[in-house]
Amino acid sequence: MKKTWWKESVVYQIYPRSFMDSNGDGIGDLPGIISKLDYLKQLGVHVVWLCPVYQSPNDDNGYDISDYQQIMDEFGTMEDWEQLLEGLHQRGMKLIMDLVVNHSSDEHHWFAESRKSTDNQYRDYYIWRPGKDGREPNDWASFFSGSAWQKDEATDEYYLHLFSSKQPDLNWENETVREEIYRMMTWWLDKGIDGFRMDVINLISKNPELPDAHTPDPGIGTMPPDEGQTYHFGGQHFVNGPRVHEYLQEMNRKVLSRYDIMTVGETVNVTPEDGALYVGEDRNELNMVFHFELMQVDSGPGGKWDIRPWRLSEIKQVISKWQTLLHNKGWNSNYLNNHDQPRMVSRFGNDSVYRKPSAKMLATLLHTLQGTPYIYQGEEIGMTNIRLSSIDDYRDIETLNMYQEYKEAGRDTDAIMESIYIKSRDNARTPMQWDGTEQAGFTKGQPWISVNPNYTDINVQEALADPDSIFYYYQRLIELRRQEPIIVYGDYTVLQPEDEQLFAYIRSYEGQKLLVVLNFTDQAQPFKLDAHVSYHEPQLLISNYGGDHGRELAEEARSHNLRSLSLEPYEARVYLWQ
Ligand code: ISL
Ligand code: CA
Repeated sequence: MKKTWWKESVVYQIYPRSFMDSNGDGIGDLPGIISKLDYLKQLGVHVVWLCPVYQSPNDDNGYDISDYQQIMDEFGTMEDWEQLLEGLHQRGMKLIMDLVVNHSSDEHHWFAESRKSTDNQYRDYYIWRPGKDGREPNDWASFFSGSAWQKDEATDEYYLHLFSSKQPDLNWENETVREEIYRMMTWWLDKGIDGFRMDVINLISKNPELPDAHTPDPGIGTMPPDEGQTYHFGGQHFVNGPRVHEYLQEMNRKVLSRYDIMTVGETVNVTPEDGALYVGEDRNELNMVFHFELMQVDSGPGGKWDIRPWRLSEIKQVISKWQTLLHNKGWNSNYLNNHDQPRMVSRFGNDSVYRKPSAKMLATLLHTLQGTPYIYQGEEIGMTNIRLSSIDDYRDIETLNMYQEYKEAGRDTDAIMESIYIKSRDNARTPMQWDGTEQAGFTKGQPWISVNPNYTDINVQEALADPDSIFYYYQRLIELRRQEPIIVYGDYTVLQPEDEQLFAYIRSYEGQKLLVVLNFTDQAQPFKLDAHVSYHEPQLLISNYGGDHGRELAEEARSHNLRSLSLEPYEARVYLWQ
């Protein structure tokens, strides 16, 4: 397997609006991030992924871009951004930027022109169609509720928007659009950035006939199953669309291949087989993708808001498929939460009694799989989901639109709020908890979204003062990945795939073996290493039952009987032998 820096790196994702506010307006900003670079260095991450900081009317917090080459006023200036890049590079860290080119903002000047007349020279930058029988051109639903089409008064035609109506989809069929995008990407790369995270990049090619979806396909959209709803997820006509690989290969040839950078594509609804087509090392497209299969294990047939409990065997099945299918072919990305997902400790761990051990256990999973680990801000201190009492306290457009749609459909509002507590994207967007002072040290003013009241217990200052904190455990995991190539490059074999309590797997590399055992329950669990796996003088590399207990375990590890172990609630152990 080819060795590269981005396989060996750990990435830290920053959602700038919620990271650190420097001027008291309640909104995180670039100078705020700059003031925390030493913190990131202390954690030990190698790459920062910065969510969009471009000029935007913020209908979807920066994922609606009105100028790709300007910084959002609320976040600072281009000089601030340059200082950020320099500050990262000086500390030996890299910067990847979010690239949002499936759509722009309707306030982008391309769209302002495009909507003016059917013969405007920018008309074909977007996807316009006349209505059909006095309705939308087809029955596609937006990811953010309602139709994916918006009628525009000036020309009486509709434009396509897979996300909000302020996020019109760009027309990738138009070569001029592609050239404009490549030019813009080159401009950022020439400024010295180290790569891109590409927003919903597998949606850029639509079936040009734009056929009706007809059947409800829940996908990851927000729509409930067919309860007589008007609009349907049309994924079969734009997920991994007809020309997507052609476009990415063109982008790679014209832009990406000219730089030593990393790329990660956000790809909704892809299987490992689809994934291999994006990241295959011989395909010259992307380095990694974010898939959604793990993010769907707690959704029923009705999609994201049709919530059900997850099963560990399904989590293992998803991870094992991706680990084995991409092995020696491409590269994985591993994440358990981000700015669109609930907090991982609340979702897959235990955010009450076992918050610390379960956050560390999940971190052990993330950092001991093959693939690049992505840490989302606050994860390293075990930040949790939030329950805000009123819908008025929520800010996320997906959440607000869903609430409205479901309420109008007659659903019980308390039940809607319960689902918001579990799945809303705002769970991940409450301000970073820096210390125990007012507003968690995030701002001197009023934050744009409420701080989680648990900041008095859960905050960076507390974590840095506690040698047994989640923070220091992440630091050790990151160091271990640097020291032990088996963690990065070893192959992967799952053990006991049907077991619903423990997740265990073996990594192998150049005669070494690594055993990872993770207890996903709040009960002690026995573990027996399978008879066909031989072992010899195991060394305990890391355990989340830290402190003295961890050290004792480490000392006795050579005599551990791996055929008969007992794991504490949410315990994680990693053994290495030759
Ligand atoms: O968040 C989701 C699941 O809850 C998805 O519907 C999400 O919109 C989808 O994963 C695409 O996400 C990306 O593009 C969106 C933006 O709102 C997200 O923040 C971004 O990560 C549109 O640009
Ligand atoms: Ca600010």
